[in-house]
Amino acid sequence: MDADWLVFHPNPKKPDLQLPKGAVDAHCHVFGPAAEFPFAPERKYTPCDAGKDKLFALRDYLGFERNVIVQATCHGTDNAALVDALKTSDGRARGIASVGPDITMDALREMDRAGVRGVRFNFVKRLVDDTPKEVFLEIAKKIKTLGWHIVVYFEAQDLEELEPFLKQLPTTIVVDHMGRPDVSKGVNHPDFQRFVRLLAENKNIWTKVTCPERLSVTGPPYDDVVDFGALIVDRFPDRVIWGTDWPHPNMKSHMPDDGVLVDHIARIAPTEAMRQKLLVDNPTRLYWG
Ligand code: 0GY
Repeated sequence: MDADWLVFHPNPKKPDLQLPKGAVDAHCHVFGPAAEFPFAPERKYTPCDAGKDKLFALRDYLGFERNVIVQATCHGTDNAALVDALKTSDGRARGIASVGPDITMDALREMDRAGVRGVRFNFVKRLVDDTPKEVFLEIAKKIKTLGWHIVVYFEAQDLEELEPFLKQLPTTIVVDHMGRPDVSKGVNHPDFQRFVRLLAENKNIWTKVTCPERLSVTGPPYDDVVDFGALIVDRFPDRVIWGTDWPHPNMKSHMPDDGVLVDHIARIAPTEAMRQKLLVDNPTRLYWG
């Protein structure tokens, strides 16, 4: 692994928050193990191993019942580790893959049978090389036929440029980590307000109210991120999902305690009704519907 790689927390706390029955950790990854599932040559980072057994053990420990595993860029478009995890999850995991424009319908159907329900389009420059928009549109056309959706990862300052493209996508869209706002600027900053407007005006766009640890400037317990998640959950309770982001790729400031992250949910979704939608009803509709 990279010399400055931070390994996931070895012994997270038990959350104080009791999760509702059927709760879904809707954003997490598997890395390798590299001996079985080698990392992609074009990767921008080399992580520690973080395989499905550790992920499923964490799921049970924290009180989740299900996972949505998102293909990480260190595995490129080789979805083998992801598909293996899905196939051995007893139907308790769904997946988001990364595919190239040459992917065949047969290959997509096979992934669908394993539990893949979407693809991820990544625009974060430190993670991937640039992909022409036409390539993404070609992929979108193919995956739409299976009823899949598209997860997009970008940073707040790039939304203005991306907005026309997002409006062209023909499926449900899920935006990672609230569009990665600069939380030091506050919820009223035009960049975050642009994101709120995007959700308000496009009923096919959902978001993950995830990654306080990644967005925070002040660090745990992530007080400076609460207003962002709380605003989104309050305004769009039927189009939000939540995940741990385990094993937390590319964290540099600190490695979060996953139990602390779960407890953060109560601060952005303060009522049981909100948490039922965020953790159970919404991800079930999107991934197990
Ligand atoms: C995340 C965030 C990151 C990485 C990836 O696929 C990935 O490599 O998603 C990141 O470095 O910000 O969602 O896990």
